[in-house]
Amino acid sequence: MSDANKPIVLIVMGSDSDREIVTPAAEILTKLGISHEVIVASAHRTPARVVELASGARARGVKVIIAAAGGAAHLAGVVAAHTTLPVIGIPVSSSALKGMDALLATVQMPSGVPVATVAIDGARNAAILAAEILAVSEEKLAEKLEAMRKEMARKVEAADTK
Ligand code: RP5
Repeated sequence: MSDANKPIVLIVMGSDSDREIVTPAAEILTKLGISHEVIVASAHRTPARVVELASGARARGVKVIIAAAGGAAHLAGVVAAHTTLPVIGIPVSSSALKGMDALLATVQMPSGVPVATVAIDGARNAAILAAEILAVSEEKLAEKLEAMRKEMARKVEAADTK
């Protein structure tokens, strides 16, 4: 893999069953030209793999991690425990409790180990937030985000006109 294709954003999801919810995040990153990789790893079923991924991410050139899980969603928290890279958590609505369990498990991190938690199934915002973090030091990316906001406003205005 050439340096240009090295993933800057790592997306980890707890199960392949989270894929449909998580896909919009990957789509946004692709649209913004941000290299990323999507991995399935579970805090409960493959804990050693999660630790390996999180602790090695910075050395591999990753700058932001997005972690998505449902139910007893410990994935984002465990990832955050093993890296000082920014971690964005997506609580997934896969359980009988429709994501309320995952929301609380993801957002209620102990002081000192933050997870920036987006809305239940908020994959798009997770990707946009990741891009905004990267754009702090990348002017071209900041311009793309600005253009995206303008396009969003234009669509709202067009809907209003209609
Ligand atoms: C979580 O349990 C996963 O993130 C998923 O949202 C949920 C259900 O997983 P599966 O039983 O479908 O693999 O760990």
